[in-house]
Amino acid sequence: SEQEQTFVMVKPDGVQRGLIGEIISRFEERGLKLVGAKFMQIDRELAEEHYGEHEDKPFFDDLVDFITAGPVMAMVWEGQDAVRQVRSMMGETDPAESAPGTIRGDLGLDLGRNVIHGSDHEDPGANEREIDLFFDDDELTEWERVDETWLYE
Ligand code: DAT
Ligand code: MG
Repeated sequence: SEQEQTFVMVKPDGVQRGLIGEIISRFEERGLKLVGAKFMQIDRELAEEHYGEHEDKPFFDDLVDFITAGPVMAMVWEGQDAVRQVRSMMGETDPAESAPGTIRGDLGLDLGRNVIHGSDHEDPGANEREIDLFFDDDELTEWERVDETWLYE
């Protein structure tokens, strides 16, 4: 199956709670490859564009407040079926509904503090749209992991 890239972000709650390393480790150990990373604070304009699909929802203003409230760790991860695999490792949108073993199921309790963002696998093109929104082309680095011949058949 196909190599693809997905946009992932440790949200301000995850950064403040010291979970960046834990979350990066999970993707590294799974075999995904980091090709871009940026520690940054999101301004309201970027937040409103990133979450544009939710602009009519009642929780939109709180969501924008939250995602701009502190620094985030924005990343691009690459691998086989990466968009879907990252979503499956994240768990459900609500940590309370997320299975233990998933990132939200292990590290969160509350819907509005769910630790991580990952591009939606049910929205084709969301990954490329989000990567373009957060990263310039020259901020992504193509490389080969030494274990790739053992990760993939
Ligand atoms: P996901 O982050 O799993 O892709 P989403 O795109 O539906 O979920 O929503 C984006 C974020 O908005 C989500 O991570 C948390 C917040 N959110 C979603 N539904 C909500 C709700 N009903 N009440 C409050 N916040 C919500
Ligand atoms: Mg989403």
